[in-house]
Amino acid sequence: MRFDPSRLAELDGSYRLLKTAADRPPAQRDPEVADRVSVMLSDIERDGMAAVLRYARELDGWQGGDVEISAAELARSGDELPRDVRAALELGAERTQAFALAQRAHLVDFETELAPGLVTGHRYVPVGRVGAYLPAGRFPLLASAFMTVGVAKAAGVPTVLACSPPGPTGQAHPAVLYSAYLSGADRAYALGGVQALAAMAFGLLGERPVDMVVGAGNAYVAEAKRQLFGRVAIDLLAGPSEVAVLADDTADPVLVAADLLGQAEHGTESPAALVTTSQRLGEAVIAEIDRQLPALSTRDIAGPAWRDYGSVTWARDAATAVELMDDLAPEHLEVYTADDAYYHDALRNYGSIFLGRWSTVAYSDKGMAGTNHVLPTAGGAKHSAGLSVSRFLKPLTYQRVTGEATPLLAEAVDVISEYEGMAAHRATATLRLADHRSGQEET
Ligand code: HSO
Ligand code: ZN
Repeated sequence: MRFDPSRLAELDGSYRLLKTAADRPPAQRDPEVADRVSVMLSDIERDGMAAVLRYARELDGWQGGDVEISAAELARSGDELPRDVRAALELGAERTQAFALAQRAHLVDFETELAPGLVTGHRYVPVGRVGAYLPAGRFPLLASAFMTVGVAKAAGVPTVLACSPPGPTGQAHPAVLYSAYLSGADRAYALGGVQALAAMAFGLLGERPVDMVVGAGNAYVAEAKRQLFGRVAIDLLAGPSEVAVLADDTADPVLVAADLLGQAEHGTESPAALVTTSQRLGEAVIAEIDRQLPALSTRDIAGPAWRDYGSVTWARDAATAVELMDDLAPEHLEVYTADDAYYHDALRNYGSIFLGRWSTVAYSDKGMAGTNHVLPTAGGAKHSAGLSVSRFLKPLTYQRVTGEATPLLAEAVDVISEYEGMAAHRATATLRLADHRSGQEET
């Protein structure tokens, strides 16, 4: 997510960068990562669990023992957690599930008679088996299970596996496991990275391969998903987390600065952008970030991220601000203006939008807003929406044709198939036409 003024040449004069992001190319696909992942996937496909465990030992320091976490162990995973953490996680799991179920209720089966005797429709059918990857890197991001496991269960997916890497003790993170438990995971494994995704996709965990893998991870995990795509479905390929704020003169620079730093904290490559119609606000936010940064315990991450990938752009008017923001297509977009409804209506490209001073990204990040935090990054919001209950549901179409409707379909299929030279296709239509004409109705 980076402004490229040359791409926006037509806007010349209508905006000005008050703080520029370093002129680095966006993270490229690294051929070394691609090669390494390709070797790992081939090894695991050939040698099965032996290769999975070899990689677990090599990369995650796995010491032996069962990688599967028993149902009893999973249920007990929250026992040692502070009571308030447990309660907060329970609230997040429940609210994320409630939003997913509400969305599910709006995905309706339908049927329509397109022509007399031609009945068509679709039915939503959940994917059969889903594998969720729950990373536990620098920050464990406890809400990830709500967004993947919990939403898949809300869609009605019968079997959801969860994998999370073992920590130094050989155990997966207890709070990550508790979130997976609350989200309804059917089975859980202390297995990380590429080997976890491959094991789920190749059917080495549980009885059969999963049909879809979801969940964020590092560059290796993203590359593994890219290479497994086709064999399994994936949610999306996530890059560094992003935030953008669209604010006018009415915004509070303290809150805008805090919200920009709130995602810059994810990693030193996390972009944070402000687009504002107020130069005064833009300058106040820049000053405010410099004031807030030193006090943050994560300043060594958020500081370099802001320095290298932070930007502040002044836009002449609301329409220009919208155009700039749609070009940026950020993962998270906060709108903080005197007329949020105008922007909500006009904006087209973002993962999720946060409207008004009381809405902030972290509410969704942690599962409290109910919405999904698995969202497209790096401009992906131009073509895709984030993960939701609909991604786990297949709208399967059907058609039912009566004898009486047969001429309506068969005559044209006869003509087209003959023109294409597809004799067997043609016969499927002409045989029915003949039956219909000879009076063999509805048999
Ligand atoms: N912003 C991340 C999700 C997250 N952040 C969870 C903190 N906790 C990707 O959307
Ligand atoms: Zn976040």
